[in-house]
Amino acid sequence: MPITHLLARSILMELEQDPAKNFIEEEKLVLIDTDAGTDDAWAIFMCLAAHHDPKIPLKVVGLTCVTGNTAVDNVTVNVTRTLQTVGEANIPIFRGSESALVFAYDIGDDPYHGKDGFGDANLPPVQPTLEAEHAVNGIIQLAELYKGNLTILALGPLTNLATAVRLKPEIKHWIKDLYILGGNHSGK
Ligand SMILES: [Ca+2]
Repeated sequence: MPITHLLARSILMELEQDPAKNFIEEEKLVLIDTDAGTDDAWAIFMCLAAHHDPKIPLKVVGLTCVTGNTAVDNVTVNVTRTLQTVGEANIPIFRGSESALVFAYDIGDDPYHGKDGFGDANLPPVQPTLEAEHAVNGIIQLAELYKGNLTILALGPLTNLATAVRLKPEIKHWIKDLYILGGNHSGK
């Protein structure tokens, strides 16, 4: 199972396996920061399935997009397509960082997820409806709105999160949980 799926499953399993929790009072409010990416789309689908399930106390309150597996404009399209597929077009989507903070992204000539991030499947076009605010400000706003109760599921490069913390260091104390799909195989 791809690690992105495992990350989404870990949240769901935590919710399902802790009988001591009062599910109604401890509803997880989840912000997904993503560079979707087909694998991220599966994680988003799993979160949206929980979002729909009245027995699972999880609500997706927003998605913030970042360049990673593909350019951020492709990510906004892919996220929009993912939400529309399951009838959740009203969850806010924020366009975020176009470039990394330190090194330039090198997606390569033959990117794993295709040039559009969704396998270059020549899907029908969709028009994203985006929030006016940049994703960095979206993270700050949602962290303040749900102060102490916001869970962030970070599935891509951490550029949006890093910039949000730099702009508003207090959010470190406002975010309840942070799950990161992170790693590095080259140590650069
Ligand atoms: Ca990703």
